Amino acid sequence: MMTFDIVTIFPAMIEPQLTAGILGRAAAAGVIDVKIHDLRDFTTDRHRVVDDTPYGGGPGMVLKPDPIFRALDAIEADRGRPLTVVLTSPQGTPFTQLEARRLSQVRGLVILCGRYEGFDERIRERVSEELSIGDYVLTGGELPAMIVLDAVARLVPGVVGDEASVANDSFSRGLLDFPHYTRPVEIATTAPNARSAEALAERVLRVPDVLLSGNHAQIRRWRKQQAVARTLERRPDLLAAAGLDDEEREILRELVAQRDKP
Ligand code: 9D3
Repeated sequence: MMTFDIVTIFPAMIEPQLTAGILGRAAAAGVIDVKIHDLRDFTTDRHRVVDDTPYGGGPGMVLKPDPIFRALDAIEADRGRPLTVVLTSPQGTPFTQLEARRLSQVRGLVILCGRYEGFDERIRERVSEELSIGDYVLTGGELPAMIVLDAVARLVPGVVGDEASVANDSFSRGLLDFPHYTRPVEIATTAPNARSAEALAERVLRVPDVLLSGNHAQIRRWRKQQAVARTLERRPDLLAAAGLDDEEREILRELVAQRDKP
């Protein structure tokens, strides 16, 4: 069983994530064990102070090192084993599916949620990974911690019921997903961004015929074609690292040739 310990000054932000959905079920079933720790519980002063002004001056506050060290000591004692400590911060390396897969191989993960201007630099002595979830500015590390928890936990065997869907997901394969349809075969709607009377007319949207054909070889081929086309269109950066099979490489060649035609 994999353990997760999340250290935060806002436990209430994280708690709901663990009572519902796939992770909630996995925690209830004992496949993962997630504990949330309030950093203030590891302070020793009357006012439970977790932050302080930066040496050298400047704006904002810095998370004090001593409550963090006490939290890490207590968590390691509680779990009775060495733990991999991850820090969320805007200075971290980008969190990717590869990183999620690597982290899902460890037995226990501690995630420290950043706040204010950041942590006292000395806590990095106890940290093995510093992760950012992307190039945008958030108010703290709680949402990133939940994202890391979600992406890592779903790779733990038994968390996601359907193992095939985990093995098959787009970033594992390196391609975006193909389009999905369900009933009804036809549905009417108005055009998007309707400006003219003509655009306001109802449009009937149909499920592609190939999906209704019952021809499974053709359906497989169409889905591959759609996945490669979408990836080329939206995320060409993924194609270089994608593990394409012969058929997918052939589809890509055709799409690029088509696109580059005058
Ligand atoms: C003024 C300098 N800012 C650093 C770029 C200060 C700062 C902004 C935002 C310090 C902390 C934060 C809070 N963000 C996180 O803790 C954080 C984060 C993010 O903002 N974006 C993407 N990934 C992450 S992981 C943690």
